[in-house]
Amino acid sequence: MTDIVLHQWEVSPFCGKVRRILDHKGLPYQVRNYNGLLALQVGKLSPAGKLPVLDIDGERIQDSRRIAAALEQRFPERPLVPASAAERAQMEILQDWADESLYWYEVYFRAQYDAAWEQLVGLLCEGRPFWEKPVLNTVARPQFRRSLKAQGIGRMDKAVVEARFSLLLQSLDTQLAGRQWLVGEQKTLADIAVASQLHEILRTSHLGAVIAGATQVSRWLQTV
Ligand SMILES: N[C@@H](CCC(=O)N[C@@H](CS)C(=O)NCC(=O)O)C(=O)O
Repeated sequence: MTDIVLHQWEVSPFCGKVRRILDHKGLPYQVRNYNGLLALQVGKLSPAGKLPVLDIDGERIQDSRRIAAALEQRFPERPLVPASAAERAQMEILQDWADESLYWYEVYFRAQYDAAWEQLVGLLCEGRPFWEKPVLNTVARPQFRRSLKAQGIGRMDKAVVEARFSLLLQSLDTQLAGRQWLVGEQKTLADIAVASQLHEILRTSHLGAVIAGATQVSRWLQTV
């Protein structure tokens, strides 16, 4: 039997993406969480200092996209990559949009709002000594905010970011009308990548209400 360990944060959309891929393929796996100051160990797993990292039969793979490709290659049953080149191209574009653009909305909605941040830190410190929470609060929030500023979205007003997010949700809703999946006739990595970001916004942000208001998106999210 394949030995699979996912190094993760439960609240990371990229780790959620890998869990959904493993679940879709019916592969049993263990998770190792890096809550609280255990996060300091992540640098040993990944030169980029990022999670997810997957250990599979003695091989270590970093980055959700590389992990997805490796799993698809090893376990082609229940494919998540379409056979048609045109659909594969659409899937790649949507996956990149989810990972590189939608992700920043998720970070913004967590780091720029006190209630969401408080909830996030609580989740990130689950199972850890109480004193790690203030440490994480002091170190992690400014780090997130610096990244948001460097990316650009962190210099935008909340009203502007919320309006852009609503427009994206409406567009996604239109895209999904009369369709079961974002690309083609079966679930693909595009569905999993986009849904994993939205699920994390739903988990911690008041913007979850915008998602709940998009009826097609809500219906589709329940199936991904
Ligand atoms: N391109 C990477 C992105 C992974 C990523 O950004 N993970 C975040 C958690 S959601 C992380 O590890 N952040 C820690 C850091 O940047 O220091 C992937 O697809 O796996």
